[in-house]
Amino acid sequence: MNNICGLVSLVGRSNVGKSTLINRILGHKISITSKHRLTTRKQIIGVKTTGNIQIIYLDTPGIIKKDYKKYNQIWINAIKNADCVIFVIDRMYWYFEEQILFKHIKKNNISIILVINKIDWIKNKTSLLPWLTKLYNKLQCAKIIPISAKVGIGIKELESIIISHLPKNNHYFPAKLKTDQNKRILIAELIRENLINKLHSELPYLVDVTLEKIINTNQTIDINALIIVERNSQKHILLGIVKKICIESRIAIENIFHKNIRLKIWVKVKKH
Ligand SMILES: Nc1nc2c(ncn2[C@@H]2O[C@H](COP(=O)(O)OP(=O)(O)OP(=O)(O)O)[C@@H](O)[C@H]2O)c(=O)[nH]1
Ligand SMILES: [Mg+2]
Repeated sequence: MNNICGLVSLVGRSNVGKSTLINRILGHKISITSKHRLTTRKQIIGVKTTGNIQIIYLDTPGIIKKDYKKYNQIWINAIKNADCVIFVIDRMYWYFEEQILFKHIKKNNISIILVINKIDWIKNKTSLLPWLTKLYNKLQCAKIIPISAKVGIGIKELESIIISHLPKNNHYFPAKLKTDQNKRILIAELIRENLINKLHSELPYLVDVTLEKIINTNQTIDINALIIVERNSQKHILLGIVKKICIESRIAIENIFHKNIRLKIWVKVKKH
């Protein structure tokens, strides 16, 4: 058998750039990104098939101290089931969350590729050398690679390393499939991305977006969306920016689906 197929889980602290990396590797957006923590809320599958190689990537919610209990089952399972784990860190930051993750991956005895992301923000690249040595000594993982998911540095090298860690296997998904996310979820996520990128404070964690209606014709997608917040005071904040969110989300959705988008958004307070 010449086919290669494997499951690669991306794990890391919230905000280190896991979703930006998965989008970069796949060459299109399947997972939303933002400057706020806990942007990704559930596991997302991205599939890349090139000839006889199929790689199934799992994007996971970031591990953060505060909500550790709430979100940990997703990355714990993602590690357990993986052929190879991409452990993403942000430059030279190593906190409690990294320590927990590292211990966990080691315990499961799975190959780790440690990715040092956001190196575009490091002016003096030689300052990375002592950090690389320290990590090699401390972690002794399969490979450590500095990259920039946003700018696109080190991605090809990373992909070759990933492939070298995958088993010979039949392909699991049809070659055409790119993600497990259906249109409805992706559209709601694109609106949520636009929304959280405009918000400050804790509010991003408290908003949800659902689609009330989606009618898809040859040229147009008609969408009615609902932003759901916890309290009336939050509704007032959102009403001030909903028009802008609507315009910008429409453009983002058009860029992905290449159709005319008619989008209406309402804001509602969640019924408790
Ligand atoms: N400068 C720079 N910024 C980056 C890079 N990669 C990601 N970012 C930014 O870092 C922020 C977080 O990126 P995400 O991809 O949402 O991070 P995440 O790890 O998926 O976060 P969670 O979903 O909350 O776990 C965004 O503002 C990205 O634009 C990079 O290589 N360089
Ligand atoms: Mg994410």
